[in-house]
Amino acid sequence: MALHYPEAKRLDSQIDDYHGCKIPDPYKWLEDPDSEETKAYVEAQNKLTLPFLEKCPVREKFKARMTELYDYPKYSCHFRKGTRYFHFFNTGLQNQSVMYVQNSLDDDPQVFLDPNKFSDDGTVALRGYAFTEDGEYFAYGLSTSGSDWVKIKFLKVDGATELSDILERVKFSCMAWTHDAKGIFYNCYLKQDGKSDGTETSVNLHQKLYYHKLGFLQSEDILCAEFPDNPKWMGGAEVSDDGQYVLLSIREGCDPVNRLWYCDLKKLPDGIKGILPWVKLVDNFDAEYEYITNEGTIFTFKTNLNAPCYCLINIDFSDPDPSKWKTLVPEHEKDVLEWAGCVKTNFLVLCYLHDVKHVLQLHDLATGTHLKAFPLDVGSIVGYSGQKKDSEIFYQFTSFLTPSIIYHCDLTKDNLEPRIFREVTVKGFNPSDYQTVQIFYPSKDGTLIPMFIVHKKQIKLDKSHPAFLYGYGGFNISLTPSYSVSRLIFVRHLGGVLAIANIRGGGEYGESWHKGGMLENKQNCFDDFQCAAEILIKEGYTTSKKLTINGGSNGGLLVAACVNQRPDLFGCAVAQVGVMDMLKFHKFTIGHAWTTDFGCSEFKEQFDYLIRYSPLHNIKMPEGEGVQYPAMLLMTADHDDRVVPLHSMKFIATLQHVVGQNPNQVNPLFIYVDTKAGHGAGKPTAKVIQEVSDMYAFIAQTLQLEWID
Ligand code: X97
Repeated sequence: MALHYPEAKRLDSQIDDYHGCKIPDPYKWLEDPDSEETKAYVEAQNKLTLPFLEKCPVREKFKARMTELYDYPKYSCHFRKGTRYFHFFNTGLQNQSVMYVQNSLDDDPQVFLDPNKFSDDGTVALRGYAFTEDGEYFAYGLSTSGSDWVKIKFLKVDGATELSDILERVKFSCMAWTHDAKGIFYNCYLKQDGKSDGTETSVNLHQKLYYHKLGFLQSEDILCAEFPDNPKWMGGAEVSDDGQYVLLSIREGCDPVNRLWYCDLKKLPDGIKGILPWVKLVDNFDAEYEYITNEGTIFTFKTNLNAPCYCLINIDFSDPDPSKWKTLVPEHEKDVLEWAGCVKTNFLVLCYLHDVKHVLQLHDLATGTHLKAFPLDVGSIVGYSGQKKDSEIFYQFTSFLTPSIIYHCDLTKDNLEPRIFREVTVKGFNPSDYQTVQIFYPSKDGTLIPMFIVHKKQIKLDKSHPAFLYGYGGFNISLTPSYSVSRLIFVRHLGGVLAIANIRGGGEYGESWHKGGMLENKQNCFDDFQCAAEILIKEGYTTSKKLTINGGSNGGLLVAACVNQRPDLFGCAVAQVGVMDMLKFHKFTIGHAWTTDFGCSEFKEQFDYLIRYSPLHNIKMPEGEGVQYPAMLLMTADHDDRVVPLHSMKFIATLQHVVGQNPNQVNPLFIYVDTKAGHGAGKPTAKVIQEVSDMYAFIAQTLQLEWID
């Protein structure tokens, strides 16, 4: 029996013409988040979804267990700034982590900044910060309700006393102090009509670079770079380790490419007074250049120029011709150089991704020579600290079954032995009952795709287990092993198998892996993910009916596209903050930056492949007997200004109309729109716990899973 879904007006006259192709957009009215009709529709959907979730017996059990197991101490790496050490710490269930200060590692840490004080419900979060070189001033960004909009505020570090400076309209911003501590480079947008609280959908163009002088009004800030002829360009500034140069990295989307302009501050006799006299070292978008350090005019960059797995090069700014650029650390044939840092003046710490596992090495800055590998289990490095002027490093390790180990290595010691600085265990959960395996399965075109599988030891591969398959597949982003309490509860208390597929579009094997899943190759992502599902079924881990797929953002697109293409392959699908309208995404907020991965419907060839997989435009009731859409839950939030909620709203309206009214469709098709929440960054712990409880309650209910005590 079909459910009764909220009525949604269809405007059949709303038709767009793409290169002669007429595409209806009957729910275009949902693009206005402020209309009374849209607000009523959101409310009606939530009023259907919430009672369903509330009736799931697993919801409260999950929430109680999550609250219990998530309540473990969470540390960041300590890092040195000026004469002090700082780190973040969360006792367990605090909505936001607290920043602590101490004079030496042996001293008692004191609270430096407690974001929990910014709001009662934890919805104001720290988003970015920067210390002056001497460590005496601190700039920090605040984001409200999960929005990308940031307000920058300032503290004098001694006594953590607040200054009156405040910077607004900041988004996707750098924060780079000049070493004289007189001011900071940051990015902001022009004032726009209407609201700017993250619930608006207006497009973000013409970002500018400013220099804010401490103690002055924002209106007196100095415009340092703008690109009136290139509205999509975003120029982030960085100050070199020696304080002499400002490096401007210009991007026009999410591809790993940038122009590299710089300014020698010594050549500004009057200081920063206006648009800087930029030297255009690289003035094309052929490759990415990430500043590592410099010795005088010899600059070290991490680049993918002729090196899809990245390498380190030296460029002499006094002899910048590309034919003179020298390779410092050559590209590895397979492993991806993810990041590099300079420490203790003449060392480099390099982090590689080797078959989706991190490897950490020490090299010599002068020659690039490999000196040592830091021992590491199978897993990920998720935190690092150590600056050129420091003589120690901290790094944080995690994996599917290890919450966190922070190592400290004193580089003044001869043996260079790292010691465990902090190790966290989760009470009530025994990692040795579980195992992680990595398999490499063939996709549709034969490409081998890595996948991690986590489950209880010695399970029978008898198709009896529910499985949870997660993917992302885009934007050069790699999914490396990490600890997730909610997923482990699924494994422990719902008898589940957890699978993470490292599908194409990500950065797992460098830029070629990314390119294999973008633009006209986007279908590879969906094929890889569907093949992951099929291998889990074929190997006996699960069955289609017990299989849930999940992803967020670009991964929400992945989930929705795969459900459209293979509704029979999955029992349940949860698509979070997904991109669903592939013809219009570029019109809202920062969507235009994604054309690097997606292409744009305004170009005929690109429209041709977008229309073939766009989730909104490929919903149809399956024809086979007994075939229906899996149970679906879309999740989004009112302040998501990264992927605006209208994507999920238009998708659910279409889905309920086309599929939901069919008597064969008995699986529910729901959406939940959270309030005072955004794309995900900075989400308070209370909301994180509620969100995963809702998601797994939906999964357990629709797949009829029993809670195992
Ligand atoms: C973004 O949409 C980030 C938007 C802002 N942004 C750029 N370029 C980035 C940046 O437009 O932060 C950048 C981000 C990732 C990779 C390369 C560049 C930038 C600009 C200036 C200086 C430094 C960086 N992102 C995507 C997203 O949220 C993926 C990750 C970041 N999506 C939502 C993609 C589809 C759904």
